[in-house]
Amino acid sequence: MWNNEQGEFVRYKSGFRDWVKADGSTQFVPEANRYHLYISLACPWAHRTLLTLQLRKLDRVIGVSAVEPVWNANGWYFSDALPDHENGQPDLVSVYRLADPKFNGEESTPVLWDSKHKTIVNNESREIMRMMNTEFGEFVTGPELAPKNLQPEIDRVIDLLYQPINNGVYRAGFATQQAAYERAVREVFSALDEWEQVLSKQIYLCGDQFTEADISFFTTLIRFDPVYYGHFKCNWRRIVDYPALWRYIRRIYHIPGVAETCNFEHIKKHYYGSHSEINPTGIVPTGPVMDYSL
Ligand SMILES: N[C@@H](CCC(=O)N[C@@H](CS)C(=O)NCC(=O)O)C(=O)O
Repeated sequence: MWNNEQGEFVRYKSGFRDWVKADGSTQFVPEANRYHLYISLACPWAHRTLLTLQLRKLDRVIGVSAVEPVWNANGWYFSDALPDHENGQPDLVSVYRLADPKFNGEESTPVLWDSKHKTIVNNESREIMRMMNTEFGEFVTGPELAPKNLQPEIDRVIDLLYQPINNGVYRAGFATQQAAYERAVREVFSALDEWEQVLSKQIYLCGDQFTEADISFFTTLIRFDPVYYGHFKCNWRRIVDYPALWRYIRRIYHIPGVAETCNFEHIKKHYYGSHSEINPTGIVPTGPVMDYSL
């Protein structure tokens, strides 16, 4: 990531964009115990893929390794407590270099690794989430999260959420000039206001069915009050102040399998502890006190 001349945060494009395909049209066919998912429990993008894996019950066939929450000099790293179960590497950049020895981009999470070709299939959360939903059919016992008839609507909603909300909080938090911050934060809240209206009339973003679009919204919303409100200065309102959005995240939090994927210790430690340009002391706030009960 970097900032342009206007002080706006610019996100790197993910570099590995292959697909696991059930129809055999790529070299990556779905197989049990062949693929491995690298995540950070702190990261909203990785959280999308972990949540999908969990809800689709793919954890029986796709292994997972989670990094330590706070970056060291090499970025995301593993430890004795949180090891790389697949490749035994010390850090995530080393995994990227197994796939591409000349790799010098940004080693982001999530990463879908193929143990057969010893390479990274894909490191773009939205695409990994879609693959898990559409290409692993023979191994899946969980509910459909991207049914074919809803895919255009799911894609439209994910597109709408991305710039103002999912990436908007980062654009506010990492802005290095006042005007860039103000533009971003205004977009965050005008989009939240609109989705509040939508969710006061329907249960989920695409109607009554819980889909990938909800996963994409949820992983940002669940981090909002604990981190984005303070650390990223998105402090016009909290999510608890929006009746429909607050009901919505609590309802999702109570879907079996979801709460186990929400690790607030990793979330808070990561943001407050890794972005020393925003929080030089690295002190992690003890609050807010949150109550997700229904
Ligand atoms: N477009 C990517 C974005 C992933 C991303 O930015 N992940 C962050 C963590 S929240 C990361 O790993 N950043 C590494 C860094 O900034 O060095 C996706 O959706 O998968």
